[in-house]
Amino acid sequence: MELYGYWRSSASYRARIALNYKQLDYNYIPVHLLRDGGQQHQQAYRQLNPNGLVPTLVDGQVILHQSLAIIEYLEEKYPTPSLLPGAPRQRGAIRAIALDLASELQPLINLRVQQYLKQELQVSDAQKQAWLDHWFQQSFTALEKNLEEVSGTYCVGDEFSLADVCLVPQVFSAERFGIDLGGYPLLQKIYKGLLELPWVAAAHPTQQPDAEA
Ligand SMILES: N[C@@H](CCC(=O)N[C@@H](CS)C(=O)NCC(=O)O)C(=O)O
Repeated sequence: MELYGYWRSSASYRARIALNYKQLDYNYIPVHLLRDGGQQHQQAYRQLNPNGLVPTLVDGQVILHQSLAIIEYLEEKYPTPSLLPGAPRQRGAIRAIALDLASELQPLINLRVQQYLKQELQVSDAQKQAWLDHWFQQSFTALEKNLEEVSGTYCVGDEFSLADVCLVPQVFSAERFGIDLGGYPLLQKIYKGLLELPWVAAAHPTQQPDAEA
């Protein structure tokens, strides 16, 4: 399998954690989102992923974009260990957190959105930071409340799941963008624990071959 990704892309980070958790071998192919005007926009890559976003997974004849679709594909092909453990109620809670982070929050802070704000709408750096603060705080405030209800050692109960796969990269992004995490003690506690897991640690952006200082 080949995973096209970028070291500090949150969606690529999700796919790496899932691949590692399931102990699947893969070749990591870096796509530099800032170099050459963004390698994700180049023709060769767009043939794999017409959206011009990372990650893309290639598994033989199968070419997949969207990290959650990639992870569900892996889950169906390699069900053990499961990223959707437990009863329907638990799996529902897992999917809800995954979607809150991957489908509601991340698109608002994506590179192309930040570039549009800056280059087309000419917002100042302070306004761009206010945008990031606003969406992170809104999402994490709701998430902290949700975690009070459903978390245990991990986001949902005491089993590692897709919710954790989505949490780690989003908190990493928040730290990178200087978001104040002081109001989210539970989120921080779960995040710190997750970083210690070997399959999460190996997926960390700084551990990737395309990592930059
Ligand atoms: N929903 C997509 C999001 C993919 C995505 O937004 N990827 C970002 C990096 S995290 C990207 O490639 N951005 C490039 C750009 O904005 O030009 C997924 O989960 O795969």
